[in-house]
Amino acid sequence: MSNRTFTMVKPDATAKGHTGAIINDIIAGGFAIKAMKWIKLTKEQAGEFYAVHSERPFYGELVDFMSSGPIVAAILEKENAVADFRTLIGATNPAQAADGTIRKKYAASIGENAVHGSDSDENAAIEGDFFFSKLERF
Ligand code: FUP
Repeated sequence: MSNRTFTMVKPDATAKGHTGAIINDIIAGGFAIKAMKWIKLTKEQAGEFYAVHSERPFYGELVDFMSSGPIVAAILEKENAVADFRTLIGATNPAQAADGTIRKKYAASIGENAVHGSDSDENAAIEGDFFFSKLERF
């Protein structure tokens, strides 16, 4: 079990002005910020980040959406970080997300679902390395 996960506040949430509220929920949920940046992905970068989904029917829309506006990328630390963070954000589809979760509060649809959370320790490390150098994490 690792104590780190990776998140993004997605373009729908930054555009709607939910960035501060979401970061506040993350900190209130017991996560410490180890790295953070405000960045806009190119289509190519979004495609590379989501390459694991390249055969899925929603891949094109996902890449277009994730490169449509700025995001906040962050590495977070907490005991049992990956699982606890996925509990905090709720189900991928906000219609199925539990009350009080970030996706229930701020997400509009399964495609535009406000936040990303790594699904495993291995992917948390890969995703954090995609965005942050050693000099950018504390
Ligand atoms: P999650 O781990 O909860 O982010 O969800 P997935 O890894 O299954 O999906 C990654 C992203 O693909 C989601 F955040 C949104 C997008 N997606 C769709 O647009 N449609 C789907 O049916 C499933 C996922």
